[in-house]
Parts: sequence; C-alpha cells; structure tokens
Amino acid sequence: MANQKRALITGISGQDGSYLSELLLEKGYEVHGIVRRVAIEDPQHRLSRIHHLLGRIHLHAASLESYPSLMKVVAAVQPEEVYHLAAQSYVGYSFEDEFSTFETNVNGTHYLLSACRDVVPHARFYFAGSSEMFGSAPAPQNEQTAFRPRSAYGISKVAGYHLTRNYREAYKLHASCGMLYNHESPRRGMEFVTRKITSLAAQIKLGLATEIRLGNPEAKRDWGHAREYVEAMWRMLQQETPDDYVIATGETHSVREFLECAFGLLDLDPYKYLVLDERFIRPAEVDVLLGDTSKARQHLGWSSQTAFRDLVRDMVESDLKLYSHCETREIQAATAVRETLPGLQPVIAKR
Ligand code: G4F
Repeated sequence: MANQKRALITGISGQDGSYLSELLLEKGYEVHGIVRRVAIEDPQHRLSRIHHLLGRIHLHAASLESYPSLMKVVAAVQPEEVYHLAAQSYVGYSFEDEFSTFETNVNGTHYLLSACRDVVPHARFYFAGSSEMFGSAPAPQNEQTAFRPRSAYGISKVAGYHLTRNYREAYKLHASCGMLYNHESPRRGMEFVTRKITSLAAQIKLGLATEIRLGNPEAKRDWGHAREYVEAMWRMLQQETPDDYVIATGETHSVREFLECAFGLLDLDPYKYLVLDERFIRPAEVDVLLGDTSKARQHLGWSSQTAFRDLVRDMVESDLKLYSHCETREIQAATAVRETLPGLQPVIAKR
C-alpha cells in the first residue's frame, strides 16, 4: 500500500507489544518490531505472544544495549512512529540487579532517542513511562505530581522520562511519555502478581498446585486491561503536539482483593492455600498507586472501560483453559523453577 504508515516497536514480543501490533495492523500500518536474536532462534517460547502475527509483522534482531544495532534497524525501517516499550520491566528484579536495569532502561532509551534524532527526526516517539515513577507520592497522582521512585526500576523510568522530554525540548522530536499504571491481561508475564495469582488459582482448581506464596498482600494498585492501554499510546502519537499522560483506571485495589476475586471466581477459599513468603517482599514497597486520568480523557478522549472484576475474570478463564491442556511434568518443572528463583517465573507457552 502506497500510503501505509510504518511503525517500529521495541518489546514487540511482550504483552503490550503484542496488543499494539494487533491494533496497528488493524489500522493498516506496516508493523516492524525489534527482538533479541535469541528470540528469533527460539520462536516457540520467546515469541509465543506474537506467534499468531508472524507473517504479518517484520522482525529485526537488535539489542537495547547496543547503539549500532538499534541505529541499523531504525535506518533500515525508516519508521514514522516509534513505540519504545522494551525494558527490564520487573520491579522486584530491579532490586537484585540495579545495574542491568539501568543499562537496559536508561541507556537503551537514550540510544534509541539518539538514533531517531539522527536518522528519522520527523518520526513520532512514544516512551513507556510508568506509575512506578510516582513511587511514594500521595494518591491520586497526575502529570503534575512530583516523582518519588522507590526502586532502581522506578528511577530508570524517571530518567527515561526526562530523556524523552529533553529530546522533545532540545531537538524538537515529537516525543511523548505515557505514565501507565499497572495493566494486565491473559498475556501478562508470570512474574507479575496478577498473573501469578490467576495461574495458581487455575492450577489449584485443577489439582495441579497446592499453595500460593505471596509477599505483601496489602499493596494497592490501579489495574487496567492492557488491550485498552495500547490504544492510549497510539492516540498520544496522533496528537499534533507531543505531551505526557497518566493512563490508569482511577480505581485502586489491594493484592488481597485481587486474590479474593480470582479465587472466588473459581469457588475457592484463597486462605486455605495462601502462604506469606518474605522472599517476595521488596526492600522498599510502593504502597498505593492511583491515577488521575483527567488529562487523558480531555486530550486523548481515552478512558479505561474494563471493570476490575471483568479483568480478573478474563485472566482466570484464560488460565483455566491453558492449564487444562498442560502436561503435569511441565507444571512440575515450572514450580521447581519458581521455588528456586522467586523473581523469575517461567512462561508456559500457549497452545
Ligand atoms: O505485579 P507486580 O510485580 O507489579 P509492579 O511492581 O506494580 O510493577 C508493574 O507495574 C508497573 C506500573 O505501575 C510497571 F511499570 C512495571 O513494569 C510492572 O508492570 O507487583 C504488584 C504488587 C507489588 O506491590 C508487590 O510487592 O504486588 C506485590 N506482591 C505481593 N506478592 C507481589 C507478590 N508481586 C509479585 N510480583 N510477586 C508476589 O509474589
């Protein structure tokens, strides 16, 4: 198609990358994505979220740690829109390895911004910021709230936000930052608490697991559906002027509420299975995240549509289906890894 817009997505194989690819394909974009070389060598596992899109999207091997590799892809693709989603995105792990979190999240963002400025200065750029930038700031948080990050991850996102803003002001890049609150779905990684809960609820229901080990159940998060949040990213890049937006539901719920809702949907009493495990407690916790989305509503015409209970139901039903088809030995292997490496939980591929 002659007028087809080209988009480049880093982190295309993740939850958000997969939903964003679907959205952009629907809108008629030519979609390009950056993945690590190992992902191309092991598509079954590492590209499971975009398996159904292979053949309709273009994948390029590059690494956020390598400026030349990013530069080469940007020059080859010549995108009109760049969505920078890739990151070391697990907050818990950032306490274990602050240095690689910084390397990937700060330098990776800097390299990509710099490549865009030098090669495609007219491209529109989206940076995946995070509500973790607000950290311990009082709720509700909006675009004016001062950042008080509580982890290396949060600090790395604050740095990415300032880099994005600086490229906008200094080099006139059309660069926007979405400060996205937690967004979940059946495609969420197993290391995050929502998916951990829904996958274990399903396994317990099917007799494949006997307990669920959690850290702090009192933390509160503003949880929305990832499928809707990628629409907000796209809308930001369709604005005449670049800007920064809080994207959230405007409701907050505790981990405990999520647990009760997920187990309740399967007629299970969570307290028969819950074990509090200090290995999952973070050295510094973010107690309450709650976003004020007035600006996104006004400027982007965007608001979250999925109710909390419907989000939980979507994830629980999907995991029930997934684990109904799983081999017991696959689950045992996954459980063994979970026990030894609490931060790193394996993904069981969707069939
Ligand atoms: O699911 P989580 O690991 O997500 P977290 O830390 O809020 O970060 C996610 O959302 C951010 C946006 O706000 C993103 F920027 C980030 O990339 C990521 O997507 O933890 C949620 C809460 C925390 O308070 C944690 O301490 O759940 C608590 N929690 C309690 N037990 C647990 C566990 N978290 C995990 N992952 N595992 C537990 O067993």
